[in-house]
Amino acid sequence: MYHHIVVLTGAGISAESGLKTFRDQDGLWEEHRIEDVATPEGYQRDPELVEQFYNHRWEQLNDAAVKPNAAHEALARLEQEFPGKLLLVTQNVDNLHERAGNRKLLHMHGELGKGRCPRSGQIFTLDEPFGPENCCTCCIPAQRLRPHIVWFGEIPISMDRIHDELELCDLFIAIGTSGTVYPAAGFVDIANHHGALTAEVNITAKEPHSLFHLHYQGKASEIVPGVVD
Ligand code: BV8
Repeated sequence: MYHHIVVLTGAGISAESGLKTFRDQDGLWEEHRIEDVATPEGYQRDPELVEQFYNHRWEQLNDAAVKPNAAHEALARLEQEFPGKLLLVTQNVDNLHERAGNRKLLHMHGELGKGRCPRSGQIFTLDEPFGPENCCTCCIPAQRLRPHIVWFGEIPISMDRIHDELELCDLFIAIGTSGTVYPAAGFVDIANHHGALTAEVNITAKEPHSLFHLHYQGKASEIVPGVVD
C-alpha cells in the first residue's frame, strides 16, 4: 500500500523509557533556560554548565533502567519487515532507536555520548564525560570537544537528505513531538505538499491547527506497535 515512509520521532517516544521530554511537566527546559544550555552563546558563556547538562543526560541514558520501549521496538520491526523505503529521522539525541535495532536512522539534532572538534568538525565517541581535559586528537594544539548537539540557531544535520525523502514519501508519521521546533515542525507541511498521507501519534489530543491528516491519541508504546503491525 505504501512504498516510501518517513518517520519523525521526538522526545515523547522516549518518555516511557524514563527520559524526560523538553516541554512536558518537569521537562528538561523546566530546569534550565534554553538560552543557557542549548545555544552556542550559552556554551561560550558557560561551557561547564552546558557540559554538566549533557553529561547528566548521558549518565541518565546509561542508567540500567532506561531502555527502548515497545514503540522503539515496533519501529525496528518496521525497518526489518517493510519491503519499501523507510527513513527514520529523530530529533532525539538518545540512542534508544539504535538499541532497539534501527540502522536507517538520522539524528538531525546530534547525539549524546559524542563530542565534536570545534575547529575541524570531526566527531568523536566519548570515552569520558565532557570537561577541559576531553580534547580532540585532530588538531595541534588539541581543542576542547564540544557536545555533538545541534543547538538553537545551528543548522540541523542532513537537512538536504531529509527534504529529498519528504518530497518522495507517500506516508509521513510523526511520533511524540510537540511540533514547536523548526525545521522539524515544518516537515508535515512538505510531506502534505507532495501528496503524502500524514499521521501523528501523541499522548495529547489533536492540536486545533494540526496539519496532519490522521491523529492517533495515546501513549507511543501502546499506539505505535498497532500502527506498525
Ligand atoms: C535552525 C538539541 C536555521 C538540544 C534541540 C530565533 C533564533 C534562532 C533560531 C530560531 C529563532 N526562532 C525560531 C528559530 C528556529 C529554532 C526554533 O524552532 N525555535 C523554536 C523554539 C521556536 N530552530 C533552530 O534554531 C534550529 N536551527 O533553525 O537553523 C536553519 C534551518 C534549516 C536550514 C537552514 C538553516 C535548530 C533546532 C534544534 C535545537 N536543538 N535539541 C538537546 O537535545 O539538548 S531542539 C529540542 O526540541 C530537542 O531536540 C527536541 O527533540 C526538540 C523538539 O522537542 P520535542 O522532541 O517535540 O519534545 P517536546 O518535549 O517539545 O514534546 C514532546 C511531545 O511528546 C509532546 O507533544 C507530548 O505531548 C508528547 N508525548 C509525551 N509523552 C508521550 C508523548 N507522545 C506519545 N507518547 C508518550 N508517552
